[in-house]
Amino acid sequence: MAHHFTAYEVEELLPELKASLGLRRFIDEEGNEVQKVPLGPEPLMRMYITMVRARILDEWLLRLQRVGKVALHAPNVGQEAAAAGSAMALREEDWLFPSYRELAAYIARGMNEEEILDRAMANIDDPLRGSEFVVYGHRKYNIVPAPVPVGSQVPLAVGAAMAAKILGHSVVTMAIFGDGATSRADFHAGLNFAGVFRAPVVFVIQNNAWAISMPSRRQTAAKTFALKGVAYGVPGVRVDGNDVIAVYTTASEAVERARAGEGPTLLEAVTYRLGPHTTADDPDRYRPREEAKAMEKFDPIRRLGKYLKARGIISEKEEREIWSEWGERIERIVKRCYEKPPLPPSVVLENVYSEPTWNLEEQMRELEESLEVMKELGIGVE
Ligand SMILES: Cc1ncc(C[n+]2csc(CCOP(=O)(O)OP(=O)(O)O)c2C)c(N)n1
Ligand SMILES: [Mg+2]
Repeated sequence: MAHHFTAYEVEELLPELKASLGLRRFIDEEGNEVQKVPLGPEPLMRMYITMVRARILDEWLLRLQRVGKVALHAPNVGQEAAAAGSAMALREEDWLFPSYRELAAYIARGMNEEEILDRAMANIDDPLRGSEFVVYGHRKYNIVPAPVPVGSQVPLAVGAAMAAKILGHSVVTMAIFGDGATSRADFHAGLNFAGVFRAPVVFVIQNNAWAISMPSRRQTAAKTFALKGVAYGVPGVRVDGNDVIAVYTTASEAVERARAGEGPTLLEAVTYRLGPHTTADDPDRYRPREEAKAMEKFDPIRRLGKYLKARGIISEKEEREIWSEWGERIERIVKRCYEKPPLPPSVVLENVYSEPTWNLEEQMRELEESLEVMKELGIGVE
């Protein structure tokens, strides 16, 4: 009751308000250092290569969708810094609760191209055994498959963080989601709960300016998304999401705070979705082409590349070699995954219960019988 009639001084909140309204960055669009970069060559190269791998894989996933090998793809292009920079701040034992657009984050967690492609093509080695398309996750890397209802990973990440805290495990969870997800009740319930219970969780909003056809200026009347954290007692920090150094540095501070028992942080990474929402979307119907074209100059990979060259960490030649070597390597993996057989149709009845029930067994027999009949009739089921 002590605080019930207390009036507060605005000065107390000023640092938090400033962080939530500002735009933290270390390098500008041209790769010029605008604030002393606190990182050596090793993490910088790791970030660069992670983003290059995501970009190359993204292009392949688009092509594979066009030839019908992948059902749906949500491109990460332009947002690699936000995804890679935040996920790289986690330790192996931490847990990532991503969305459907975070190729660079899955790679940063250790999931490799083959595992990602097996998943995308739902082939025999698919780690998620044919579950919902565009959903990525892997037990081995503590990546929880993204739920399709937008924003529902937010309270899940909070719950997992609370469980870790209660069990005394030194584990941090991170939820990555879009600007659109902040309009869901899940976001507000998750933030409020995390704030009250000081859950060891980091929230990352990828503000990519769009939620399918809804521009973020219509998503909220608040000045920034990071500001929303302040109201929940969760520090909000707004960063240039196309500056991977800013994302990684801020996310690392947030992860450390969480691990030290100081509670959650809300990070808003201001970025831009250069591609369509998914391969099922046509952005020409709602946003001028010139807008996306003009945003290309903010490309996070080009930006870090320029900085690395200016600092003498790589040469122009080495930069080209990184792209061509990864390009060739990934092409070989694509070819290998392309040839793998699909999952058997029976996977639809797997993973419903840990032990199959009598009715599932019955359905399995019926499925096998109908597949047999279809085969006799020459109706193609691979
Ligand atoms: C609860 C719910 N409503 C609507 C949808 C359909 N939907 C899928 S993605 C999306 C937009 C999400 O935008 P944002 O959160 O900004 O993420 P982005 O796609 O920009 O990365 C919508 C409306 C859904 N999957 N779940
Ligand atoms: Mg969005």
